[in-house]
Amino acid sequence: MPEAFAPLKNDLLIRAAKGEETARAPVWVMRQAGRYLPEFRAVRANHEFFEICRTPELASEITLQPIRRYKGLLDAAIIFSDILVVPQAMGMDVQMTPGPYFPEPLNVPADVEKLKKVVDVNVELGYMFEAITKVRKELNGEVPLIGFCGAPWTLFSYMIEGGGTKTFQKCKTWLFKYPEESKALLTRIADVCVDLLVGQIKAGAQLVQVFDSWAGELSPHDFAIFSLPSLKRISAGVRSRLASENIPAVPMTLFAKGANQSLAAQAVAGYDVLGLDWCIDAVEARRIVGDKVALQGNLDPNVLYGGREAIEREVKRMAESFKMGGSAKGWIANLGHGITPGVDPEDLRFFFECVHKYSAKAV
Ligand code: 1CP
Repeated sequence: MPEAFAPLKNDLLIRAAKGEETARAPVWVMRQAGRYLPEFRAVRANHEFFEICRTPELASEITLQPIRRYKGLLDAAIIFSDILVVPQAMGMDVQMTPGPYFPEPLNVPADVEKLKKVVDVNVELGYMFEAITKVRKELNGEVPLIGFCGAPWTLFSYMIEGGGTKTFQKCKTWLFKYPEESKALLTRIADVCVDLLVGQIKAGAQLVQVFDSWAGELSPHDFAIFSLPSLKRISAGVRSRLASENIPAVPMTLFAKGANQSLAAQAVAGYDVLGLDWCIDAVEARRIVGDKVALQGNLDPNVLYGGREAIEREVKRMAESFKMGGSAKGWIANLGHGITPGVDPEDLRFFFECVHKYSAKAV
């Protein structure tokens, strides 16, 4: 059973994720503990990226930085870590130089043999569970804590490309040349993701999000064949494992960036919340998904570079769209992708203030 923690004082995120009406939209931003914060850069100056992930004191300190800075404005914490801890747990070497770099990517299906046959997440990723429990204690119920993992397709792309890519040539070669081997690897990654998310929830995560950052690189057909089955395997696997161990369910969010053509399919993939990027209007998204799921998003992160007038105008527009789309099923305000390093932290504060103002039911 998960440890007993302080009761949640601000449950806006959890209620909105369950599709309940809230007096205003809860708000958090992807990558909120990151390089735009001087206090993050100060810690980072003395520690390697994965060293921070593996040290619960440091991961917990960084997770809490935005919560302290934006006290009363921010409605969730997200554990500081990275999606690439899964390939590491599967036996791959991953470095941050400064982007992700795999010295020995998977070149051909035979390379899959090099991966660990059995992955024990408690051994490989126990540090993340420890960090989550530590953050839950320190939050003392102030706001909920989000756990996360990468989606199998997105992780598969890094494992084969050996890092970030603009063309996705190597990983798509796999999909089209070795479809069965690709599916088998995607399934294998999904099973580690299930173990990881269940471990996070046991350690204290109160909502979990699956990041399919590169979903939009696939045609709707290929998304349905290569990404969706592993996303469903994760939602179903987490839910059944929790039920069999008598652990209360937590809401699950799917953020399949760029896959707006597949929203209808995402809405029945076993998630409570769908994350939206900024390339679809909330009215249209709500029309497609009906009342099946809550929605999260979706301001273009670059609006934060446009100055206060633009931030206010665009948040107002976003809020009107989400309300017009129907507020009966919840809305979690967020950016349409992660916050970028050059943003002025005070502009982000203003973004939070605008969300509080314009998402309020009375406005
Ligand atoms: O040197 C540094 O400090 C590196 C910057 C950085 C940070 C702050 C990286 C490297 N990862 C992170 C943290 C991180 N990554 C979080 C922390 C929690 C939060 O505040 O949100 C999360 C949720 C992630 C998830 C992540 N990592 C994703 C999915 C979300 C997304 O942005 O699409 C992806 C694709 C990664 C890979 C990754 N890790 C780091 C970078 C720079 C990248 C992307 C590289 C690329 O473009 O391919």
